[in-house]
Amino acid sequence: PMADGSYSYDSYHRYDVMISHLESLVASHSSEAEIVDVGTSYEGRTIKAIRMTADISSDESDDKPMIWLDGGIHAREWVSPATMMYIIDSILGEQETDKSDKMGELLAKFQIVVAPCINPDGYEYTHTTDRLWRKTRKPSGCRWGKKNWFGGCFYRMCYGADPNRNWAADWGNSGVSDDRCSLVYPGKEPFDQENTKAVKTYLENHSDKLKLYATYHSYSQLFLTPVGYTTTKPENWKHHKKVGDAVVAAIAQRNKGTAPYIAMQSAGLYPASGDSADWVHDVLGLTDSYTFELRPDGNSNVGFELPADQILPTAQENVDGLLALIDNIEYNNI
Ligand code: PAY
Ligand code: ZN
Repeated sequence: PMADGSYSYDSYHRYDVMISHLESLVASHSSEAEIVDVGTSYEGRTIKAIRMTADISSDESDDKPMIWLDGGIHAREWVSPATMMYIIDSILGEQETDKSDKMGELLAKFQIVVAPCINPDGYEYTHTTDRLWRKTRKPSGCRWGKKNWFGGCFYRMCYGADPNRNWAADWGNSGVSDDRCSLVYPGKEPFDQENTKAVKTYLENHSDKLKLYATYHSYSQLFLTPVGYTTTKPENWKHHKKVGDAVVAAIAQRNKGTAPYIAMQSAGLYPASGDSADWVHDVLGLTDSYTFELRPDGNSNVGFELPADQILPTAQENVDGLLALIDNIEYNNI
């Protein structure tokens, strides 16, 4: 059976609407999908993921090799959660019917966990208050730590940390600021943000099965390989380069005539410490750990505010990109 057809890709949706769609997918695909509660955000939202695999209630299903995808770690990068939702729909056969055989094979072989929006507090804030908010929403203290005589802030209160600077991989060194109001404030210490801590804990608890980690951002149309904190090449760089070339070629094949995605080592964009893909690579020791930067391309003046009519082409090219990625991970080639 198909899920209810009310979910659409011609506009961006609020967090609750996306989660309701996941729930309706689970209701209509109960033998191959379930909701995972990954944790709770600072403002109390449940960070939900969908876990998909053939025969999900069987004992063996828990032991299958795992693929983890997340979106929306940065609040304003709206095309990321939208693309995650489309990837979920495609895996469950609600979209992209031409790829359904391939999706069946994937579900037989892997358990695929997709968390479409892992910074829901920030995401909702971009809908209600500030479209270009990037961080979480947890108060981080007074600017420069300075209070006034009355116990309030001398300057102002700062909110949020950059959740893609908050992971314990070279934490706090490059591409960060100790100004608590900065866009790239990494937090007081690694994992002091509820949402990064929750995702980290889930990944740690499943690290023996994890074969692929991919996190989706916008914008710039890039496929970023580890590591992001130094331009020194990691030992598995040759593999990363091969994977990257395959992914960007598959994406380019889909929407010919549009600007291509480019594969490069993450630090080539700008050095940044404490990102999620580097933590998975360095600390969990997973070779296949990557960051996507979705549309638009780096020269665009729409930036994070990608028009909704570009959701579908972005999402479709990234179904192809993901399939190429999975074909090329170490696990599928040894
Ligand atoms: O090296 O891992 C890295 C950087 C990844 C992203 C980051 O966290 O800064 C890159 C930026 C992002 O998606 O947040 C790129 C965008 C355009 C930005 O905000 O600079
Ligand atoms: Zn981002």
